[in-house]
Order: sequence, then structure tokens, then C-alpha cells
Amino acid sequence: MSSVSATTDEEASAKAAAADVDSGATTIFDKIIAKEIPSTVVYEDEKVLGFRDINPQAPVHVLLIPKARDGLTQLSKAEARHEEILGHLLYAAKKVAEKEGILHGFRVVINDGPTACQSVYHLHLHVLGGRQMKWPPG
Ligand code: TR5
Repeated sequence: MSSVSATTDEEASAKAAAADVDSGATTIFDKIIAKEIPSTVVYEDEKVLGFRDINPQAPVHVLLIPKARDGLTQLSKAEARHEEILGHLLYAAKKVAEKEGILHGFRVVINDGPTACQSVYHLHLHVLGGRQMKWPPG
């Protein structure tokens, strides 16, 4: 039996309604970057950190974040100066998939804003795999 939890439409709506909008405040991810809160790190370089999601939605569910948020609370806040880190994050996602043995099939997701159920306002890529993915996503 899979330990992966499904999200119903009602739960997704509730999560969206409860999600904080971007306040610019520091988030739990700053504490993870500072290693003040433990996480299971699967990838790290000078610019990004990849760690396992605490509530995995697939056998492999890794979050990839820039170590310096630099105003990138969400993708819709991206500016020209962020081009390099955005490309770096995407290439790091490929390296995570390779490391996790899911290069044959994986998904990269960015939830942007309450309508998309973003709950942490520090840009992050979800790297998901290890099971057959479905389309469309919920
Ligand atoms: O909903 P969005 O796209 O913003 O994704 C935020 C993700 O952060 C969710 O998938 C959460 O499960 C995940 N998350 C939240 C916390 C957390 C985490 N992943 C790893 N470790 C975590 N800690 C220690 N604390 C969290 N609050």
C-alpha cells in the first residue's frame, strides 16, 4: 500500500483558501537552509538546496529552492536578474531526477499563489516521480 496521500478537491480548495499570500516574511525554508530545522537533503550546491518534502505526494518528492530568496517568493515575482538562478534550479531538477533514479519519467511543478495552492512563499520546484503520473493534475 502506498504511503502517498491523495488530495481531494475539497481539501485543495481549503488549502488554497488557507494559504498565506506573499507577505515577504521569512519562511520555514530559511530555517531549513540555515539547518536550524532538520531536513533530508538529497542535493546541494552553492546556489540551491534539494530536500525531501515532509508530505510526499509521490515515492520521490523533492523540493528544490534557491538558497538566496532575493525577492523570489514566487515565480510570478521573477525579474530579469533571476534568469540565471531559474535556469540553475531547472538543471538541478534534472540532476535530482538522475540521483533519485527517475530520469525515465518525472514531473517538475511550481505552485504559484493561493489559486495554485502555494503555501510557502520562497520559490520552490517540486520534483516528483517514482509512480505513474496522471494528467491533468488536480
Ligand atoms: O504548497 P507549496 O507548493 O507551497 O509547497 C510547499 C511544500 O512544502 C509542501 O509540499 C509541504 O509539504 C512542504 N513542506 C512544508 C514544511 C516542510 C515541507 N517539506 C519539508 N520539510 C518541512 N518542514 C520542516 N516544515 C514545513 N512546514
